[in-house]
Amino acid sequence: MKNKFFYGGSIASHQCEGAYNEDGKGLGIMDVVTVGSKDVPRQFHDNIDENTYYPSHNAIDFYHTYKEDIALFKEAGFSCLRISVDWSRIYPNGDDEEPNRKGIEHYRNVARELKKNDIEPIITLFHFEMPLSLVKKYGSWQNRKVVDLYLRYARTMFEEFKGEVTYWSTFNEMNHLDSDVELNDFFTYMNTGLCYSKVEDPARVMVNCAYNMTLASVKAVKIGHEIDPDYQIGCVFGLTPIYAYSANPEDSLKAFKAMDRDWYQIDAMTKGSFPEYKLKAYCDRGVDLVIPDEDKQAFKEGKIDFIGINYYSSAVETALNLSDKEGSFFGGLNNPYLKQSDWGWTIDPIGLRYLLNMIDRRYGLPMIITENGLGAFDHLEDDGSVHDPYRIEYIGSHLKQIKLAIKEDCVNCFGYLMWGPIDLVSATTGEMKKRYGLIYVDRNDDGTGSNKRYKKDSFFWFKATIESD
Ligand code: BGP
Repeated sequence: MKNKFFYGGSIASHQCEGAYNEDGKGLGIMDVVTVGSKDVPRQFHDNIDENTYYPSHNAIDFYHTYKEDIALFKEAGFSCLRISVDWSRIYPNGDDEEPNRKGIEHYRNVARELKKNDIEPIITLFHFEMPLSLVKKYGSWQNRKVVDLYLRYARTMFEEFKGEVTYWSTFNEMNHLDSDVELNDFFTYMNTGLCYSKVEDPARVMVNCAYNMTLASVKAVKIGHEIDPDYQIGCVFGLTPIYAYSANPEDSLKAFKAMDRDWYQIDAMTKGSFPEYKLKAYCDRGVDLVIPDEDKQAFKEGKIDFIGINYYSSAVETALNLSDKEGSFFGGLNNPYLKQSDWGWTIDPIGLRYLLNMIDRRYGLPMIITENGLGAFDHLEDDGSVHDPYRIEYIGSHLKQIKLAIKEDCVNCFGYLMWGPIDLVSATTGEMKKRYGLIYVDRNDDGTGSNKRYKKDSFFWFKATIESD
């Protein structure tokens, strides 16, 4: 991993593929989620309501357009693309006896198309795409049976793609799941298909889910390494560095402790044991989690090879009660020194350098930026151009900080993958108009539009930037 630096992007199946009921796919938890907006939360349904539009059903139709889209990524100079496999395409109900061959063949075709274009695939096994029936039948991750079913799915993928794919991520952003109510229903739902506000004894359920997912990750890493020792298997985390609001030491301590939520799973996946400080925190919330010997062994044996970092924002924390201050989307408070995106996400390029340093000094493992980008309103001009200087500024300023972290601070970062290189459905709002792409997709929030692709100004800028390294 040392000599390569990957440039490219990340996408997730439920946000781009569409084709929600084709080739044997089962219903996934994101197939029953409505469109929302910055102010209106997405709704989670139990089943498909005929009169409702669900963005994942069509998305941008990447399932059918992947060849043309990959050609555009190639043209933009990409050397890497992170995709996710939708579990419900491989095991439509999650507990089927045999995998769905058509699902496997689809992803094989995508991986081969990427290779043909000299683009290295990174495959995420779980990016909020859980078969809905696992939630209904087993109660999702709180049930250990679901861990076994995930491992069977992971094994299928590792065996099928041996020799074709090198880089894997076991999960995307499971760290947003916690026993604290501060983490809204949305991240709980995306990770589990459960609603925090609707389950009985939510703290206990969330602890069990988060623990079982962490366990599933370490067990999957072991299985993958046994199948192919050359596999590089990591996990992707959504990380938000938290600064102290003031020079008051109490604020520094509060800010430091607020990061435990982001570190504990990385600790569990790199240090060979589930951290004591998290068990204590669970205890304080009334959940006594006892780790069996068999699990202890699993944590020793399933250490990840690299850390994937999704970085969008930083936040601040204070020990004082500042209830008049604005809360940040990912927890903590918004930083008064920093600007925000149109969706209220704080923009902090230096925070990325800070984060890379923290992770490097704490873990010393290879890292890759697996997501970073700006969700913004774009305007398609009559001549098919899209002028997006704000996106160029955002990505450019973050790339500069990564370069400083590598050259000046000697961190081991082996790639930069921007989020949503092609416009796709927003995970948190379900909108199309929250656009991240270098490539514009003519698709609206209600599913109308030609679905045609257009290159934005940022597309040409990104290509030139990669060429000049
Ligand atoms: C991350 C998710 C992605 C992606 C991104 C941007 O948390 O891993 O799936 O969606 O956030 O979020 P949004 O699409 O809501 O703007």
